[in-house]
Amino acid sequence: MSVVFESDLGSQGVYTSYQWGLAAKFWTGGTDADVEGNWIWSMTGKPFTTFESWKTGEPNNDDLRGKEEHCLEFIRTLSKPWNDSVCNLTKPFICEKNAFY
Ligand SMILES: [Ca+2]
Ligand SMILES: [Ca+2]
Repeated sequence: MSVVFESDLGSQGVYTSYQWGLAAKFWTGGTDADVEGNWIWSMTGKPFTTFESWKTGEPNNDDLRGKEEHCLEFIRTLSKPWNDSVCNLTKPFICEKNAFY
């Protein structure tokens, strides 16, 4: 299961995971590959309605080299960490699981 960020709390949780060796950039489960500009979570098919955290100027659907961008990348070092990126790039990814406290 790819990760779904449904709240700022979930986003903050990823920041704190850095101490365990998380990569600077990685894939999440968001995409607008089906309909340009219509962002959904690929696992659920649900749109981004409750929480979004795009980097300034993003999503721009342009890698500045002529390719469109349809997959949601998380850039851990930014306070607004979301960027659309080219889907066939190789990046690490994180997964979501239930936790008990
Ligand atoms: Ca796009
Ligand atoms: Ca982009």
